[in-house]
Amino acid sequence: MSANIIDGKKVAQLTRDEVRKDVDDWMDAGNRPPFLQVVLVGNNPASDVYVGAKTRACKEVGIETDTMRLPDTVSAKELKATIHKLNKDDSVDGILVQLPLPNHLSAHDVIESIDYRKDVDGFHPMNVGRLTVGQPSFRSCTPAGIIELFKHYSIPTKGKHAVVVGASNIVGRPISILLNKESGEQGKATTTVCHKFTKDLTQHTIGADILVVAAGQPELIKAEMVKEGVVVIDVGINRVADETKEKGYSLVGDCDFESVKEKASWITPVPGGVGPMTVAMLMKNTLLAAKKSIYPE
Ligand code: L34
Repeated sequence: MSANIIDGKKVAQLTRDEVRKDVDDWMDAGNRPPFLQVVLVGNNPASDVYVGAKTRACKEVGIETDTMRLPDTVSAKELKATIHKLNKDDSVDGILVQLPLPNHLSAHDVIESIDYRKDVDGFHPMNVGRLTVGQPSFRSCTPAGIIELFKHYSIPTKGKHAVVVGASNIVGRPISILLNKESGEQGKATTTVCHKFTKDLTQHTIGADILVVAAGQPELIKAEMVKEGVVVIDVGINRVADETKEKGYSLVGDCDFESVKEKASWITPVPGGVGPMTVAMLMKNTLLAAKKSIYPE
């Protein structure tokens, strides 16, 4: 069997089309366009690419945006003062500080300084906490995008064994919570979360009906580690040297795609899988922030 390909590019386009309509309605009702402020610290080439994709998506759906570039020498104090100003600015609906940050800055402190009502990344402890207890919250974009893919392709999760490889605050932890949640149409899976201390990773991955891999390690998951019919969501996005490519690298996920796809029933490609969904869900969250849908005044 060769897997069905989960087309993240296509579903992301459909999602953006939907947001475009909702933004139009919002403005037809007499409101100003939503505004997303991106803060980009330092010069991380991958961050430039991702922020570029976010800016383009904003333009497409009618969200206004600005990227504030700060040098990698910026102090925690200066960065937080900048964020506090944005928190108070009523013309700013969403604030996104692109990660990773330079080593001298604590992502925890910076995220916590963002007003949780403008935290369109869903990284603030208030949003993560509310997600965990099942209250309305901004859901971080990559996990929300994965759930959207399951919905679009009617891939059932209820009662399935979902194994998540990677326990990051951005992806692994929140997707394990969403997949395990008992309410709503998606979720209701039994979840296992593996991380770098997991002994014998295969013992866990081999039992997965749904395998979400967000470890940041090229080709960590090989065909012999999964069972026939597994649904594979590959969140990894790794640059590996490739002289045949103009850029000098190619993008690969955390799975050995060619061999794993022969056993899987569904699989996301890299690129064109989860990445575009992350960007599309940010558009949704920014509109929710502008409408004050999650935290009404
Ligand atoms: N604050 N930091 C904050 N929020 C986020 O949601 C992110 N993330 C992750 C890194 N740091 C962040 C992103 O934006 C990862 N990420 C992201 C965004 C977009 C894409 C991948 C990761 C994406 O568009 N990927 C394309 C290929 C892009 C390329 O050519 O490099 C894809 O098809 O997968």
